[in-house]
Amino acid sequence: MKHIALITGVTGQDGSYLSEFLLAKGYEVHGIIRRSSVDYRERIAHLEGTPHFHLHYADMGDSMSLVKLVDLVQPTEIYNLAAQSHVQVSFDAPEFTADVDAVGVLRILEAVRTNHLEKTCRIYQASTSELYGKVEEVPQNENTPFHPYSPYAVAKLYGFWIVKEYREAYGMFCCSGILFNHESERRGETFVTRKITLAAARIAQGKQEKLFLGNLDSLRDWGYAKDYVECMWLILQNDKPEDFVIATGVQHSVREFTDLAFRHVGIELKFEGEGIDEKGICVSGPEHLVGKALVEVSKDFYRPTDVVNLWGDPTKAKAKLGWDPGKTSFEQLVKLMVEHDMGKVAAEGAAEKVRTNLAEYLEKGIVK
Ligand code: NAP
Ligand code: G4F
Repeated sequence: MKHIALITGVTGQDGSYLSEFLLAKGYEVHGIIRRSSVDYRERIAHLEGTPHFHLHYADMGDSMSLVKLVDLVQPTEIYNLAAQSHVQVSFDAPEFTADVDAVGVLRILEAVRTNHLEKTCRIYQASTSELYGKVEEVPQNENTPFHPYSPYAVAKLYGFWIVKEYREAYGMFCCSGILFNHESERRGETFVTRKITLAAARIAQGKQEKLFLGNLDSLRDWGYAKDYVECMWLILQNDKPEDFVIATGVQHSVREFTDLAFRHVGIELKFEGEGIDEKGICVSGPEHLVGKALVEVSKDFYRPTDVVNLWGDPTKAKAKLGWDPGKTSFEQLVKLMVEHDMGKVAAEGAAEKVRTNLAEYLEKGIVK
């Protein structure tokens, strides 16, 4: 049988890794893109134009576009990754978040039913550890009660339940992966890990003075996105449709992530003070930085309600899917992100230098 995957959210962190993974497995991969004023799709630019990789305009808010696309593509698997995925932004745009992250899931399920593909098309829903929110137990597994604690999590809770409902009501093979935080060198730059690794690289290279963060005590179970997309696929290859927690089983604080990222660029920090007054002072590293507060806390990055104790139990995924949660350790993850961002910042510097030199040469008439 020909394997045809439709990925919503193909331009995102996970969509880009999943595309590479499925193409390597011989799938025909179709992805949904939105019209944007900037047309460069950084994470999948290297895939565009390659055989078996196709992009189509559609939108999670536009039922007709989804129905028509499912008809055109006739997918055997759908990976519904599209979302307004930033928790803090969901407090500013709650209605848009609900439309895409909640009703969008229903639109995908209905597009499959409308095209009579419910017996042949398997559907993966990108669910989230944010469902546990104001956590009722640690660590969290598939039986832990949900307590969503942001507009994003409430919308994703609808997505989780509507998938379960369609599975039971119509016998569809649709499942949710309850994924804990997963990061990478392709992570969006306003999520806390990437914000930290980019800032550490910029501070080390003299391009930024300070890093402002919110709650440093917040605890997360951080894994590597490349390892997690394999699990999305495994969930759809299982013999029956089930929901799975995907996590590493190891927990760290935002402060620990920061400390380790700065160590990788040769800066040792000592955290002093509490709450909003806490600061990360440079105690060893480049001479001009020693004694300076490089990390400070800003209320701007506090959330009206914050999820502070996420810690997943991947026992079921390990046992039933044979997935290895320890493939990439926390230490390896921080290292690979920092190394990537040191290179990125250095390259930005080089490009800037070329632009400055060019401007100067043009002004002096050295080049025309
Ligand atoms: P991401 O990088 O923010 O990517 C989100 C994707 O959704 C982008 O491709 C975006 O397209 C697309 N999108 C947003 N609104 C859309 C709309 N109205 N119509 C069509 N596409 C739309 O997110 P990610 O980190 O890859 O996460 C993938 C999924 O897993 C999301 O559903 C997220 O909520 C969920 N999740 C993520 C994590 C994590 O730690 N990363 C953990 C649990 C669950 P544009 O590029 O056009 O904006
Ligand atoms: O990196 P974050 O923004 O990720 P968050 O809120 O956990 O959400 C991510 O993971 C979820 C899975 O649990 C996904 F469903 C979701 O789509 C997204 O991918 O924040 C992590 C923690 C929070 O407690 C936040 O309050 O870090 C804390 N934090 C502290 N300072 C900060 C900052 N978060 C951000 N974004 N920026 C800060 O300056």
